[in-house]
Amino acid sequence: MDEVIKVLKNSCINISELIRNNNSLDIGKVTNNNNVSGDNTKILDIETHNILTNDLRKCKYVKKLISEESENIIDTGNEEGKYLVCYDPLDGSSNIDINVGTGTIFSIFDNDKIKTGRDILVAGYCIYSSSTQLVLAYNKEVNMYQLIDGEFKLIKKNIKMPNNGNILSINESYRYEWQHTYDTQMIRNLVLKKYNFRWVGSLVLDAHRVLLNGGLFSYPINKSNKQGKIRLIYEAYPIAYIIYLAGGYATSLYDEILKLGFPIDNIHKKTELRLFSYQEYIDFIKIRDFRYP
Ligand code: FBP
Repeated sequence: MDEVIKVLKNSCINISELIRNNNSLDIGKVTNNNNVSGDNTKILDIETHNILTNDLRKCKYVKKLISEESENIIDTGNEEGKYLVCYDPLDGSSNIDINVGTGTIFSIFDNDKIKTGRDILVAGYCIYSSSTQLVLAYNKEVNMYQLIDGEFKLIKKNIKMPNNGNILSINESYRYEWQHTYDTQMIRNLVLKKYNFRWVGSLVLDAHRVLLNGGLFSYPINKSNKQGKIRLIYEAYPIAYIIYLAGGYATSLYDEILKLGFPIDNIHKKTELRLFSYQEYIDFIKIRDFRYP
């Protein structure tokens, strides 16, 4: 396992260098292709996919790969392979050319034991922003590292989320397309409690804020995204695993994300996603279950 994590760390360092040493207007250009989710892929989406896929293929412990940028599961052919590695090579693609933070999200499963998100063995993400930081959930602990002098140095150990936050992260431009009023009610209640709004548009960054400062992130289903927008296997599962280990909550509307079945026949399946610290979770449940307006 440590060998696979080492490979992922090195890939993230190479991606960080690629982003820092190239014109963001060039690597943020769209290619002529759309990925299987219908997103138009950017040059950096493909470059980061290639870096991770080539590095992981060479690791003899890796059996299979699932990437946002590959329609099908990739079999590495490694005889000794026993792990499935799932990854969103470059999250927040819409922010590449304008130099706003993006990231890589990943998780590792035992290839023979994949029923739900709870079977995750390791989950993590790497943020490419004013600094390059890695958050790793492994051995029942969430630790944070920063890339300093070419290597990841531990900067925060055993992260535990605060009981509540003061930031609400939701894209309100879909407000009139939401399927129910729970989020509208939640916004009203939190604004009355003087919460502020933030929306980076890179899940990895908006989730990172919830991890460190508490609060609420929500991407509900809407008329444009009837199944939700966030991909279950390589976005929602790993983020939920990290938030859960740090004492937070991650749900769709009624289900815990980690309890959702692993969609082996629909690897790009989408889901609604809500991330909470404790108080916001309680507030949302009360609204959802009509316990109070
Ligand atoms: P990708 O960039 O990996 O395709 O991820 C989708 C995403 O960018 C999330 O990171 C983010 O939370 C969401 O889409 C933003 O969606 P919208 O533009 O609808 O607010």
